[in-house]
Amino acid sequence: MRRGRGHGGGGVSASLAALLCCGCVMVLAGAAAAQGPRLPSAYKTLRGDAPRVVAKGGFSGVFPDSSSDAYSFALIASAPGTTLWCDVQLTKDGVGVCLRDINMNNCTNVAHTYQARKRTYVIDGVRKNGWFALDFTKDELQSVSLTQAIWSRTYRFDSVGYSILSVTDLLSIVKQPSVWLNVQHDTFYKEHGLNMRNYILSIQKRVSVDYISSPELGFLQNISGTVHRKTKLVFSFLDKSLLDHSINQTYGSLLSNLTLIKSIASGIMVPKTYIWPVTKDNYLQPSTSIVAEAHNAGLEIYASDFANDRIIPYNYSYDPLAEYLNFISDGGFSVDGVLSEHPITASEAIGCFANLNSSETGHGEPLVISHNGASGDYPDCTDLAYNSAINDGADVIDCPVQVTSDGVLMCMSSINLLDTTNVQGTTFSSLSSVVPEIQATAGIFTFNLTWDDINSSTLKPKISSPVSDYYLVRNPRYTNQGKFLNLSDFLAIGMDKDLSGVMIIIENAAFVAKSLGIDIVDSVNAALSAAGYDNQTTKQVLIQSKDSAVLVKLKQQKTKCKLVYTLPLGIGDASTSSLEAMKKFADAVVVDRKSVFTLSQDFAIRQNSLVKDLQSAGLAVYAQVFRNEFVSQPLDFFADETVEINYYVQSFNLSGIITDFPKTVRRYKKNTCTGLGNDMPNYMQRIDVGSLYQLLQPFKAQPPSVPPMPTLNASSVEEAPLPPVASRNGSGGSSSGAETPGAPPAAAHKATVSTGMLFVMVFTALLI
Ligand SMILES: *[C@@H]1O[C@H](CO)[C@@H](O)[C@H](O)[C@H]1NC(C)=O
Ligand SMILES: *[C@@H]1O[C@H](CO)[C@@H](O)[C@H](O)[C@H]1NC(C)=O
Ligand SMILES: *[C@@H]1O[C@H](CO)[C@@H](O)[C@H](O)[C@H]1NC(C)=O
Ligand SMILES: *[C@@H]1O[C@H](CO)[C@@H](O)[C@H](O)[C@H]1NC(C)=O
Ligand SMILES: *[C@@H]1O[C@H](CO)[C@@H](O)[C@H](O)[C@H]1NC(C)=O
Ligand SMILES: *[C@@H]1O[C@H](CO)[C@@H](O)[C@H](O)[C@H]1NC(C)=O
Ligand SMILES: *[C@@H]1O[C@H](CO)[C@@H](O)[C@H](O)[C@H]1NC(C)=O
Ligand SMILES: *[C@@H]1O[C@H](CO)[C@@H](O)[C@H](O)[C@H]1NC(C)=O
Ligand SMILES: *[C@@H]1O[C@H](CO)[C@@H](O)[C@H](O)[C@H]1NC(C)=O
Ligand SMILES: *[C@@H]1O[C@H](CO)[C@@H](O)[C@H](O)[C@H]1NC(C)=O
Ligand SMILES: *[C@@H]1O[C@H](CO)[C@@H](O)[C@H](O)[C@H]1NC(C)=O
Ligand SMILES: CC(=O)N[C@H]1CO[C@H](CO)[C@@H](O)[C@@H]1O
Repeated sequence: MRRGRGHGGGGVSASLAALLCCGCVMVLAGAAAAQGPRLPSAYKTLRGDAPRVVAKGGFSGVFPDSSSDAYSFALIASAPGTTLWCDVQLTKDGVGVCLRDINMNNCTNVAHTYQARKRTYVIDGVRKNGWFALDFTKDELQSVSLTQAIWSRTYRFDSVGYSILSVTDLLSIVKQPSVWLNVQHDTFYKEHGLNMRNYILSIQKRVSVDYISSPELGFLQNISGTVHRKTKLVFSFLDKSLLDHSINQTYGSLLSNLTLIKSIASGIMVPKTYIWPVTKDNYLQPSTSIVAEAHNAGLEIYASDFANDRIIPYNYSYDPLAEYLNFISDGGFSVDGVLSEHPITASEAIGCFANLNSSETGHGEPLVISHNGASGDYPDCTDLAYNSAINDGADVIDCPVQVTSDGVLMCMSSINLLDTTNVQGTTFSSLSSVVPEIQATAGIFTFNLTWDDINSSTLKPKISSPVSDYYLVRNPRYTNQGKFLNLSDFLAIGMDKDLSGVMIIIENAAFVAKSLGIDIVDSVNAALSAAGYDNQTTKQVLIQSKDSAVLVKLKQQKTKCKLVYTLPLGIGDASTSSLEAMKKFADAVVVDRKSVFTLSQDFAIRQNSLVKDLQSAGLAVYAQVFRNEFVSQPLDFFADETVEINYYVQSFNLSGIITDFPKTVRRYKKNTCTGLGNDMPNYMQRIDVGSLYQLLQPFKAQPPSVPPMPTLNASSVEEAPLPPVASRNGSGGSSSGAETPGAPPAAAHKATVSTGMLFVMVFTALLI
């Protein structure tokens, strides 16, 4: 069960080597660049250096906290000089081991191995039940392994059998790391006859410790004269109401005596909320002045509690990178370091995203295309969502067109008002009916209400919540805010703003023609013309549909719009015949984000050939729908939307990214690192999708393998032409199949170093 993990010998083996394609490249890049990324500008840290990344228990957002792979991977995937954090606990025989919690129940399988040795202790005045390191010798702990035990993270690494590491073990696994020891419970160990001070002094000769932190000022005071001069002491603040038992003062009262702390320590560590307080309903309040106060007192200040898979304040739109930026540049100050469970994200923020030029724009590819406006922050397709998308830097805003009973075209993400409004609780709820051509269940449809009904104060929009299964809601203060727009209002905004263009999405065209007597294609054309899009060349119009008949009709009309075909969900490849069929009517295709690789229980297990095939056929590719919420990405992307976007952009020549959160994609496009060529830092290298899954293979801990995803074939692309429009004399639309203009040459796929080579390089790197 237990994995032998001494020195970097054979044990490290293929499992770790397979970790990350980015790992290998990054080591390569690191070697070439020596310095890592160029810094955009000086930071407002105490000494003007870049803030330090401190990896809590290593890369504990993926691997069990304090495990060998967590530590090794933290160094592979983070900025040079990243510090490894170890929460030191003492064993019965006085050995310091790294364990996230003093209660091993929550971070190891000890309950399984030593069922009978459960104990109760009072720690800092709180009674705790469980298994504690001080009841076991270091030898006894050899049969216990580390586990994850956090719901948002995979439990599969628990069966790997990572052993508990002593502080000196840690030093033998990673070569010359910067080490931070956190001593949380000196008083408790002292009460039980164990001496933390002596342990620390005993290893000092063998191990170079850069930082020692503790929430017990008495402990820091006690060791301050005796530790190595180059070791920095950091006083760690806990909740303001709690008592530091070593000196009987609350953390709140100590906050007003930084001079006292400076006489003992060179820095402080504070929970994030000391710097950016948060309201009860999870919105940010203005920042406090503690960073400036600490710096004025000559103290460094570190912020703790960063992890990508927490519910961060809504102001950050579920984007963990945005949160770091608030602490290192965007707030007008900079902390001296961040304690993170996902050090790759902290590294990106510091190395590639701090102090970006906010006035820089430009509409190069990949285009940032909104999905129902900035629907991650405001209700779909409302004025708020569109204005936010524009302010956030979208290149293209989108309008999914629906029709009202009085024939007005409007933007709404669903034809069924139950999905997007509060209609159920209004007088319009009597308009419920089953319309089998649309859906089998009852709905209240846009075509059953007039535009005046929809634009009335009775009907309110409702914010989308695609991941509400996980209780992750969006911007609750704006749940029902905003106004809907009709198509002409939307087009006027599109024409008015600095955008590359607009995207209009047409669905249910056949139903609308047959049952409502409206030719939606012609109506869209008329609206575009009325809004002046015919008479200009600066704004591009994209028309997107999953009905090929709509695009065929536009093609026959020799439209100037770019025709974008939405591929069905769930396919992984496209047959040659389907590619030929699509090229007859489409300039570009929209691919579902999940068609790009095959997933098994949130692990990407292989990349599909779909995007390559499409691009070889000369079709431009847009991918949708990108979302920030950490549950919406495969585990391979470490709950960091920027890592995901970076994967798509570096793997494929995407023409556009369709997203609920345009701000995050726009910021990605401004990063200062991906343009650095060989100097691109490790943490901005592309992830090797599938290698996380392969890492589990030797331990038989993989999720089940799944069959290849189906191939799209021509028969599902080709459709009957649109039916005649019911009440008027429709044009019937006989198919003539106009030829496509010369498609752009293939060669869309960027060459990358072969996997085999990367493999070898990571392997080598880890042996260092
Ligand atoms: C285990 O620890 C994690 C992280 O500190 C915490 O979120 C979780 O609530 C803990 N679970 C138990 C049962 O204590
Ligand atoms: C530090 O603590 C030890 C006991 O752990 C004690 O013997 C020693 O006197 C203390 N030193 C200082 C400077 O407080
Ligand atoms: C803190 O208070 C407790 C109880 O009042 C007392 O036993 C202890 O000696 C005090 N410790 C210090 C460092 O003053
Ligand atoms: C700071 O703490 C020291 C030592 O406990 C004390 O002498 C001093 O009065 C305190 N200063 C303030 C402003 O509380
Ligand atoms: C956070 O968002 C709320 C609601 O939009 C806003 O009132 C508040 O000012 C924001 N906080 C900060 C620090 O910007
Ligand atoms: C920011 O970008 C704008 C537009 O590209 C440019 O004019 C300006 O000089 C840039 N500012 C800085 C500080 O680089
Ligand atoms: C909604 O409109 C459809 C199509 O015109 C019609 O069949 C259906 O009966 C209408 N439902 C209600 C409740 O009016
Ligand atoms: C769109 O809405 C605006 C404002 O409600 C209105 O003035 C305009 O006439 C509408 N356009 C159509 C085609 O109904
Ligand atoms: C577009 O241009 C034509 C001819 O130049 C003109 O007649 C028409 O009014 C223009 N339409 C709009 C909406 O500006
Ligand atoms: C196309 O795919 C469908 C569904 O997968 C299948 O039923 C059909 O036989 C396929 N047609 C061709 C020509 O392969
Ligand atoms: C990327 O795609 C665009 C549009 O599809 C094409 O014009 C361009 O040449 C492609 N670039 C590369 C490097 O393949
Ligand atoms: C209740 C409501 O949303 N009314 C809006 C109807 O549309 C006009 C024009 O956009 C708005 O000014 C009204 O506020």
